[in-house]
Amino acid sequence: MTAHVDTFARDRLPPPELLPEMLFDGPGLQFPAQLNCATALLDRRIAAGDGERLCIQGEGIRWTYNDLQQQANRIAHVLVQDLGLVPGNRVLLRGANSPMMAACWFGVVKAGGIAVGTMPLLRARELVPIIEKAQVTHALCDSRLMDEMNLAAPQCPTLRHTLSFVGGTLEAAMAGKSDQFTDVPTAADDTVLIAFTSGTTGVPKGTMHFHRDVMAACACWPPHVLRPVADDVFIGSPPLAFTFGLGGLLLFPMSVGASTVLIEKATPDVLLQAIAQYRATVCFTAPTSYRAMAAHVGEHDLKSLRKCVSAGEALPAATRGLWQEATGIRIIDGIGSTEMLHIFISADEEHARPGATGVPVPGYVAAVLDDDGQPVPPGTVGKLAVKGPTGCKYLADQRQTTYVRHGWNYTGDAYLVDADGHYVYQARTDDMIISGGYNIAGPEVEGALLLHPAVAECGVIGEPDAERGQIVKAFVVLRPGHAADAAMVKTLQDFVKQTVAPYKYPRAIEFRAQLPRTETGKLQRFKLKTETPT
Ligand code: 3UK
Repeated sequence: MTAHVDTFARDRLPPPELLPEMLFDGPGLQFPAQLNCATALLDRRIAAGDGERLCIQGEGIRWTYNDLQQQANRIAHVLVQDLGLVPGNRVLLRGANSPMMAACWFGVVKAGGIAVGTMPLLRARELVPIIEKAQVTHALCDSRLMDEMNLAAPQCPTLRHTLSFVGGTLEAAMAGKSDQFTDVPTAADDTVLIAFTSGTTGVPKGTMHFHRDVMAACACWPPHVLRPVADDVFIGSPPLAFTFGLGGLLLFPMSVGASTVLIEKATPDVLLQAIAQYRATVCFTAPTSYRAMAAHVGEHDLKSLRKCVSAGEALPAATRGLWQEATGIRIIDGIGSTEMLHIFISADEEHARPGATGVPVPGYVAAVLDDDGQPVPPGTVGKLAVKGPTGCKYLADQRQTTYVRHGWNYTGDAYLVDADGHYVYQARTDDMIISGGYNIAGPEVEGALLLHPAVAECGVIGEPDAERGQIVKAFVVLRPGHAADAAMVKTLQDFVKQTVAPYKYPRAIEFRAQLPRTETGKLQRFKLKTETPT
């Protein structure tokens, strides 16, 4: 039975015929009708005797599981007693990664609210459509980020209350509250979070996830691929508003009684320093961050580190190689999506194959399909489709029919399966370059360029061309000490021709000081395309 008094989310689920097929075979995937994932991840761990174990560290903060529970309970009381939150209300969370941000997430979830995470850099003009779409009623916002919140608020009639944290009104309200709270007994299929996609076009899409989905994500990839232990210290860069970060830096460590380090702005240098300072053992970040860190590994003591996870975009073999050479660690690559909540194809260190993402994570099945939805033979490029115990549920969005068809979740990625069943990423389906009749995957050309020692970063797109339809164009950031001249263009073109099929070489190369990337480390190809004069 739903515990949601406010049925906003349930009323806006996709109709049953547009939901993906769900698979619940496997350990940890049979869920009781009543389930609150905050109770399962936090209160139950304390009941099992782990209350005094270290849970979250941040700048100047060291919280045990007990500490986190007490903070979250006080926040839940503030939301319910002072701000009139009823189960099912949407609560916007705005702040960089920090222990307090994690406490807010658990406070909302304990109170039966729906957490709506937002990237800290968002401006009022980006916050407004999210608040409108999710009909957010309450907001908890880092006091240093209140300006944009205040600009957004007058345009958001549903938003009734905003409290600030870090020396703000939230802490003042928490001061008088009990540290005991009885979690709202939500249903396993009550929505617990709405994550907005980092999509590049159109109105942002809100993906709804149930309490059950959170526990399913904890039951699949972590035990089967990451295999963390209770003494692990997690660290990384993805924001908690991005489900890669929420899982990797909060839910997964807690699901095994481990601890996590939440740092506000984990740039490559900050992250390297923090790994050394906190003796971190498991790191989550994006390929671009591994490339930047690899050059400076020698300046830090990273002996504590034992596992490194990469997601968000394809991990080029060159980047895997750089990192292994610098640290001795083989990266665990995994593809996940906001729609699927977390990683569904991946490979552990032992099974990792350079250039491939991996195999379906136990609990998930995957296929590469043609335009008619039929499986293509091994070695043939097609559309990646997946199903499992999590799946796409857009909040009141026509685009549900694009992501979910015939029960499959179509991620929008072009993949092939090699002869051994490994899934090899090609490109986003709408980013495939068609030049002179050839299909060329930009990331493959990027992977080739990155093998050249002069190349630090690169992005490859199709540029409109009268004769060939499109030509392959590369934007290249050189490593220090290399000249961006015509000779370098020729060198790189020849290098690509010798590394992959010659027709894939970039006919145009432009040198840049940096490339446009999202807060989550994804290359913004659309920006490269519009920046290109036609
Ligand atoms: C791309 C990858 C190749 C791919 C995410 C892990 O990235 C996440 O979610 P988003 O919704 O984007 C999803 C899309 O990003 N992608 C992600 N990982 C890989 N491509 N190799 C990879 N390893 O196009 C996918 O469809 O922002 C990643 C966990 C949770 C996430 N939300």
